[in-house]
Amino acid sequence: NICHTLSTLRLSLPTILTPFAEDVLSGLSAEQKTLSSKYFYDDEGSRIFQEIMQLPEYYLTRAEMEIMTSQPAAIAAALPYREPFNIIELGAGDGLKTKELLKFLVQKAVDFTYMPIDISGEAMQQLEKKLAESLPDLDVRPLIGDYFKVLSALNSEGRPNLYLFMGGNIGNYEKEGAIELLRMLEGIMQPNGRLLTGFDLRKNPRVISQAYDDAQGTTRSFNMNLLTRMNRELDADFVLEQFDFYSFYNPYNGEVRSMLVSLEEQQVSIKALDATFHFRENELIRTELSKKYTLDEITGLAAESGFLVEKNFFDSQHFFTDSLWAK
Ligand code: AVJ
Repeated sequence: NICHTLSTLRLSLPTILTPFAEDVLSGLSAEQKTLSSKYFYDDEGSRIFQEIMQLPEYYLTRAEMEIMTSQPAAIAAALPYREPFNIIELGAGDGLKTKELLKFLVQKAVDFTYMPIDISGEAMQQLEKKLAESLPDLDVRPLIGDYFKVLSALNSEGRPNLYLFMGGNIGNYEKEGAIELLRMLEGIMQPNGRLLTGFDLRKNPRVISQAYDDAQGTTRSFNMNLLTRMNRELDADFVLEQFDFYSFYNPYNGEVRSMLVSLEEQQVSIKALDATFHFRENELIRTELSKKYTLDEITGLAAESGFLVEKNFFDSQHFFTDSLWAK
């Protein structure tokens, strides 16, 4: 399946691969080829995602925005804090939804620091700039990097933390990965810490499948950008026209699966990995899972990771929930 064309005569020092390179190597060497959706978000991918959020088919952002604009007071009232606390947001992105909650808290003169974490430096810079303009009194400390790494290095000065994991990002994790991440948060969270997580809910299957295969092809570009990213960062020679994008929703298990499809038998060389990969005609590269939950699944996931669901906040159509958890 994989032909590592290692040039045996080249006396090279062992190369240190970036995390992206490592994951591409293992993902494309696997029996079922995989590339993690976390690599969608280079600066270009973050820009395409901004476009997705504007699509008529992509209801998630509007549903969560509705929750945050219509219920910031109820969310704030559900928090137990009388002392200063931090709001630590995992994968903040453009932070537009969170702004509504932040605005409410700033207006109420609540003492807190907002710490957005994101892998995209560009997205963080834009967010910091936007917040400085619209909420000059907000104390913001942006952190750039992978959340596992940033959180383990973070000293939050003994303050209680409200962790935000919005947008339905949890849905990108397979069950074991979701539990691992949630248990990690449970482990670092103080007894009076809280976690507010966004979950996309089960709904009419057509609504869901269209959200992940939009008419304009923006979701397609979002997936194809992985190939462009490998070409640029890893000196690969993927020909974009030789790949297709496909996604489907399975309403029995709530999973949207997205993938790239090799349109012909082909070889792709990735110079930074010193390797060549073979693709069969119609061979798949898994890219993304976007899981849709039932409320029972949410309760179960909380229990399995050491949390208790305190309250669910819904949009008017019950498309989405921001679920507040305590430990
Ligand atoms: C940012 C993870 C919530 O899975 O819905 C959008 C990313 N993928 N369209 C999602 C995404 C395809 C999105 N999340």
